[in-house]
Amino acid sequence: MSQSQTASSTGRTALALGVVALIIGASALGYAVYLGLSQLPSELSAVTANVTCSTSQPCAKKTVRVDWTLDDSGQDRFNPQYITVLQGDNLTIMFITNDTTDAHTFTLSLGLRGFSSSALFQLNNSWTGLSSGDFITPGTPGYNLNFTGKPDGCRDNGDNPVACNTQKMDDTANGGTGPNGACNNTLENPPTSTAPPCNLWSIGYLGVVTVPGVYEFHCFYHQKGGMVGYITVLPNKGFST
Ligand SMILES: [Cu+2]
Repeated sequence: MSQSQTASSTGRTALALGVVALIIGASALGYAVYLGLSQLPSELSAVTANVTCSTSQPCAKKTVRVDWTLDDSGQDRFNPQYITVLQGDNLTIMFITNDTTDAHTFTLSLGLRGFSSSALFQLNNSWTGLSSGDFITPGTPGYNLNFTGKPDGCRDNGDNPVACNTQKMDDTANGGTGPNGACNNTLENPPTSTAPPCNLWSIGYLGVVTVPGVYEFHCFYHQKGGMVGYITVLPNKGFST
């Protein structure tokens, strides 16, 4: 057996082990996600991060950017869908949606900051002219084929109502309506493929994440269609409140 064949065989074994580890890891995370747990899977409890920090002296300041996107079958999704941070990190969430037709929200349980799981942080990119989409039944909360005002219903990092800071990019050069104009795409029925995207963004200070676990975030309008994601807060032995 030549040297290269030996190396190749070793490489294959290592690759196989790596694949098995990946499958075990993915299964564990998938199971927790399936159960909707905010408790930490046992595999993650074994993580031995030990970074000295506290609520007043956070580990790291991180801006987490979350985009709206479409998956391969045309469904509304978050990108990324899975976010991993460390207990004691100080987070800001930036939510960007350049959809042509639908409104979206970023809605997150505040369990990761020690609040009850029903306490919510929410950014809202529901601009004038957009639609709530197909998953909201007519007559139920949130249903709107053509929003007629700026977004409301945002909530801060303590579950308090707060004014939405949603902004629209000035894209008049590409057929858009400017920073204060409407996203008039729903007025084209059905929307045409040439409809310009409505470039929206909003930002919110989430603060220090203090409780390890797996926490769901979702879009209010498309949760039923699978527009959900998860933030994993890894335990940190060095964190003190
Ligand atoms: Cu959505």
